[in-house]
Amino acid sequence: MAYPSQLGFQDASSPGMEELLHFHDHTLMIVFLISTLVLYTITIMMTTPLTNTNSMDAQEVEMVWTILPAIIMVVIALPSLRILYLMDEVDEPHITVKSVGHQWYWSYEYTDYNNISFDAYMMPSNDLYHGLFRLLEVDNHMVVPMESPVRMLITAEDVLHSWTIPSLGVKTDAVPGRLNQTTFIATRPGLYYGQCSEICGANHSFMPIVVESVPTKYFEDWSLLMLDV
Ligand SMILES: *[C@@H]1O[C@H](CO)[C@@H](O)[C@H](O)[C@H]1NC(C)=O
Ligand SMILES: [Cu+2]
Repeated sequence: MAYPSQLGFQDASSPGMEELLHFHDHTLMIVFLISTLVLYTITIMMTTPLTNTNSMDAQEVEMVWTILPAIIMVVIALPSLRILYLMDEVDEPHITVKSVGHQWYWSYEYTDYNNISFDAYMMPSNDLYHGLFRLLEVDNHMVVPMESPVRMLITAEDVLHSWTIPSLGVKTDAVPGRLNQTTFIATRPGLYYGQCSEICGANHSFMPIVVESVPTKYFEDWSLLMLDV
């Protein structure tokens, strides 16, 4: 989850998010470079008392500031497309979890694993005990085995929602009547928090998402427990 007054992204907990963070840093460096150059040029032109006759009808500089931005665009676009198609690929998932957005909670179905299904409602502030996060905790976690590729199928029952976990680098629209797909690998055990990211009505802020990543052995124990319920 994010910490108070956080400025940057959350730390990556999946290879996909790792790639996104690298790409963000790469692009930000280019932004700094351009900003510095433009600011420098503006300052020079504003403070010089003379008219810049050598910057009027100057074919050489026109050439440079047309071709250079084109190259910079390519340097941004190519890694961006690489990540886009990399994250689109669902490579032999170990498990498939279907998540359905409702007003205002998420429900989960493990259709290829013991047919587990349950709802996940936000825990009301009154039920919280020390150490739990207000507006982020849910009564039932979506438990997944760590270091396993997970395929998420995402849809909605009523209106648009969006299933999001920032530290796993996933955000997929939940659309009624349509099935969207995304994938992630949780590289570490732990709890990953997210919130509905498509405005969906009065309680849009009160339908958080919690993914719990555990070693496979514990995942199996959990799935058997869920069967008994
Ligand atoms: C999900 O489905 C909708 C509608 O079919 C589409 O517009 C959207 O781009 C899809 N993908 C994601 C990642 O949300
Ligand atoms: Cu929602």
